[in-house]
Amino acid sequence: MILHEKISAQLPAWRERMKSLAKEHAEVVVDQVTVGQIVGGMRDIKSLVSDISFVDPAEGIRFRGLSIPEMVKALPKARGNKMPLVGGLYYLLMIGEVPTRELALEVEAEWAKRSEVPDYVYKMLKTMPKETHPMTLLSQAVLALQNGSVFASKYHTMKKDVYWEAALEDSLDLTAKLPIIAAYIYRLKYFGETKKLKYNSKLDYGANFAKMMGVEDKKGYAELARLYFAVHSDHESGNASAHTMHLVGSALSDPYLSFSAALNGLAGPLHGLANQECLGWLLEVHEKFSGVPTRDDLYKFAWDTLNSGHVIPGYGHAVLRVPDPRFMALLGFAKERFPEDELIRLAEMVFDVVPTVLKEQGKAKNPAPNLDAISGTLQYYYGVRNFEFYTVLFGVGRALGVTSNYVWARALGQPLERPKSLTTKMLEDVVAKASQPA
Ligand code: CMX
Repeated sequence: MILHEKISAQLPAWRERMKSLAKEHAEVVVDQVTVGQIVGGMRDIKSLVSDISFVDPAEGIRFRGLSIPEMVKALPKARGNKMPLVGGLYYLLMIGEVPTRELALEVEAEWAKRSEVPDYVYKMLKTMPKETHPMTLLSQAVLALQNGSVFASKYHTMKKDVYWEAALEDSLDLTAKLPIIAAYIYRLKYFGETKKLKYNSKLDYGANFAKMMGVEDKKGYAELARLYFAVHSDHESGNASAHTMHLVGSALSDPYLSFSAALNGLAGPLHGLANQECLGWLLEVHEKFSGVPTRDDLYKFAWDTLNSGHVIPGYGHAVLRVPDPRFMALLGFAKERFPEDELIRLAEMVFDVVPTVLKEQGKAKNPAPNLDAISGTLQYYYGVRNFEFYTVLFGVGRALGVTSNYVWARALGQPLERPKSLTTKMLEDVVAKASQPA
């Protein structure tokens, strides 16, 4: 398999680099940690290594060095389309090089081969109470698949230096099955459909997903799926879902156990669930003002939200200090295809007004939008209107980034993660000592 071949070829050099850092430079100081960082959610503590993606606060995400516009331009496209093949993106994340169209299609073909979902997973999903949140269903389905983990079954017989090979097998199997599982959850939960879904090996990942969702593709839902999965794939390693995958994986829990845990982090309202919250907020505005409000009305509404003690979903970010390029990419997609849509116009007006309001309030370090400020609006346009489902789409995309990280973490022998905690008294003692005159 091409990803296996390419990683094998790169591995000796990467292992040397890691060995040199660990053995020869272990004492070099990278940064200092402040009390504020410790009690403030570990913001900005530089303590993870990932070469898959990097977020510059002033610029946003780069996947293997490529910004989103560069990535979209460079990667091979589905024929007659403008958005990259998801197989090409996975190749880029895993290998760090832009693949040819043939290589991207090899990854796509590998997914088609591995896409069948076992019967018991369908049965398990059907058995769950109807009101179960779709993210719970997704996480459960991933956990159910753990039964087939190559990593878990070989763990006692394989040597450490080949952990990554089993991890790659599981990652390909898992990512191959996610479009079917996600589309099945959608059709089961919202339309009561129980028929098993089949992956069409003649179609790419994005087109398969669009088809299985049953969304009319004339207007480009497959294109949206390709872009959507790409922009949601990775956002360096400190965010809640990626970090959870890394932490659980560091205990040598297999990719299924680790990704199920990551999804549970993604399901939190301050992380992935914000996309459903954000569309809810936009629709509330739309309903209250019977359409797109005036700028003044929106300004007042945003202040009312803050004054009622709520955050404005889709705005702010723990790392970014500029409008999220993922937001800009999705907004650009919408403006090119359906600029007159009322919710898109409203989302644009919110982009104009809310940063001003947040700046006036003076709390948020970043008053600009993150990708959740727009992602649900595009789904809504294409008729996927069950908000609760949106984080599932985020999850399918996120799998691409976190499994790439998982494979490389095992390949480079990254150890069990175990930061140190202090007691409050210990911290107070540190503060007291620091405030004494020298
Ligand atoms: N609306 C209102 N207040 C906000 C705000 C927003 N959109 N963003 C930040 N603030 C507030 C914080 O709640 C915090 O208030 P307190 O001091 O009272 O606790 C203060 O501003 C400082 O926060 P910050 O340092 O700027 O931001 P954090 O790193 O603590 O949090 C985030 C980041 C994303 C959780 C926060 O901006 C937020 O809650 N945004 C809305 C939810 C959202 O869009 N989440 C999706 C993030 C993207 C993702 O991970 O998927």
